[in-house]
Amino acid sequence: MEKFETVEVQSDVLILGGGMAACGAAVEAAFWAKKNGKKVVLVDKASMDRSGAVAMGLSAINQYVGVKDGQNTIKDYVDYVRNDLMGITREDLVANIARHVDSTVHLFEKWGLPIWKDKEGKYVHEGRWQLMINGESYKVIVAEAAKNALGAENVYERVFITEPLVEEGRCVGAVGFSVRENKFYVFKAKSVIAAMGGAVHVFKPRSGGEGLGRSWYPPFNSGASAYFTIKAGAEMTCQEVRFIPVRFKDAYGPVGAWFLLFKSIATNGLGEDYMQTRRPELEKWKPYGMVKPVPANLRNWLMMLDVKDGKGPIYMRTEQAIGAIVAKTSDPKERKQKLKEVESEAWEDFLDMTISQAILWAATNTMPEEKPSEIAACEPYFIGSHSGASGAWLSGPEDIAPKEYFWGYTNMTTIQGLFAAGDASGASSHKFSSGSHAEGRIAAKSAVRYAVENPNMPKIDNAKIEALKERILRPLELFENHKGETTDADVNPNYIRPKQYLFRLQKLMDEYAGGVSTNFTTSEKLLNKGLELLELLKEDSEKLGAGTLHELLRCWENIHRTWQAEAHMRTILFRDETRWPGYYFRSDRPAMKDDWKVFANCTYHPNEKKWEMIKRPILSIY
Ligand code: SFD
Ligand code: AMP
Repeated sequence: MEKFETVEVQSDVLILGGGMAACGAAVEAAFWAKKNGKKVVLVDKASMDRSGAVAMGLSAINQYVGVKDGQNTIKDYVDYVRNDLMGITREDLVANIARHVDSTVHLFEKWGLPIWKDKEGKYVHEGRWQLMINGESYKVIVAEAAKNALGAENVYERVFITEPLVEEGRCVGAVGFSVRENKFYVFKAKSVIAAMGGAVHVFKPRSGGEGLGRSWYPPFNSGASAYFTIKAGAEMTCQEVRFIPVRFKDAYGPVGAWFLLFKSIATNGLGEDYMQTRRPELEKWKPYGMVKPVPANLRNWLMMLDVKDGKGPIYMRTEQAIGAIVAKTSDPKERKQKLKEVESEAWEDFLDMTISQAILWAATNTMPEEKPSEIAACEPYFIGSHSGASGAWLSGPEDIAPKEYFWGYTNMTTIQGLFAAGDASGASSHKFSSGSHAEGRIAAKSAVRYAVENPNMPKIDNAKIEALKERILRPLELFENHKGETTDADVNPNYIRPKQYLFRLQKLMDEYAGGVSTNFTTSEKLLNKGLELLELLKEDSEKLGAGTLHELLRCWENIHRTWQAEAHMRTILFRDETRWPGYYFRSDRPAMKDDWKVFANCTYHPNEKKWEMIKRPILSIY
């Protein structure tokens, strides 16, 4: 403990995270802060150039509304999101992001991101809302703009944010530790933006030792946003709405370009198109089963029914799709050229964002123009920015939010001074990389205003900070004090190492909360048992032991995941129906119920150490 220096950093606005939402927040906050003489600080657990979900790059920008080009209206986008989430969405938040997202995309292009253009100079669309990009360096470009706006001296990298600081009901900062130096950080601020991404590896991944760590979403997004907002006492929403994407099997390559750009279909092992043969099933999920495009979870569901019936493997019919594109021209020379073009686009799609899928194709001698590739449903993730919805419950924008959804500052949680964006904000799905950046900008403008209008901070109790420092660093002490008592440091009755803890959490979630091995199925009985076991795991979290700073990071990542897991199980239990069968299926409540067309929210009350479950109405703005 005495080896750890305490470093105190004061600012007006504190941005937690360095991903898409945080980078958007940085650019906007810097602008408004300069006008008002305020200081903005950003903290990322990793290096901003390659941190977060966009680390490897992306091959598409998934949210572009094209309002000025007359392509779509804001209402079109809200309709799309509402339908995809089976009616459960905050229209005011979705509309607010949709009306700002195009300008964010134009900023990306100005900063140097290559967006595909056709012969007339118009953006090339992957689908109605998606634009094709050469996105290998997407994150580097976006991070550079953020760092330039803030100034290098205001950016703290490789500092892991662990816990919120809350005084008199207001969030006044955060504490964390460096993952490279013996430094304990105390960040004090007038307003705080949580943008630390979603949560991965809460559930057991499909791959074991041979591919451990491989997942669709980045394993280093480990539930920090959810933990931070829950522990601050903020109301959370849609904690049951996990996301299960369908991806190329084992290496998690994206499917969007195949379905939308190349117009591919997927079939089962018998060659049947489950979207056709299983169509009658969609009637059961009316009205959402009838909309176009079919909601993501229902597309999953139809596929899962085939898998349950033993009709796998499921294939993306790449060879048929490429064949059909090439067959559009009869000239042999043009055909050859087209084939080459599509082939290279297909490989680039993976190389831009999921390099391991290209490696797997190479390793398995896969020529997409010759043979199909397997696809599969991934393990569940918590991500408020894609087709899931979990996150904090936020105030909407004053001009369009129903009054029940507005409490003074856009994108503020129910805790004064604490804002959220991107994966950290709930019930505003389908923002992806571009919408998360736009939402970060929205949250930042509001957070600067909060800092300007609320300059007097409550006093921060030093004893509280000392207690947090002791608790946060305890795993190092526990390991150090006991490691010599056994032959193998992994086996010791005095502590549990983070990897063992992670396996226990994942097994529990997999078996009781509807993971891969139970076909995403759970029930009241299973969830109650799971919660009982989770309570015991939480007891053991007090005994996590860490040999190094890196392991200390792993310990706290796991504690963050545990709280996300608990919020999830409690909310699935609370929602007395099945609404997203392709995300999870309640075997004891197998259908959707009209009286559950509401938000299922929850709040953890830190002083009483109690959870409260809350139903909130869905208020439409269109
Ligand atoms: O199609 C702490 N996403 C896609 N979006 C698109 O627009 N197009 C695509 O092509 C997309 N695809 C895709 C996508 C993601 C991934 C992983 C793949 C493919 C393989 C989704 C977007 O990437 C996503 O919506 C946004 O990035 C979300 O933004 P944000 O800011 O909410 O999360 P982040 O970018 O992951 O950043 C999180 C940051 O927090 C840091 N962090 N910092 C301090 N302390 C802690 N304790 C912290 N914990 C985390 C991280 O380091 C990071 O900086 S497609 O296949 O779907
Ligand atoms: P994905 O690669 O699955 O993340 O998809 C990228 C984008 O395309 C997201 O906006 C998805 O919602 C959308 N998408 C993927 N597959 C389909 C499909 N079969 N029908 C409609 N939209 C899709």
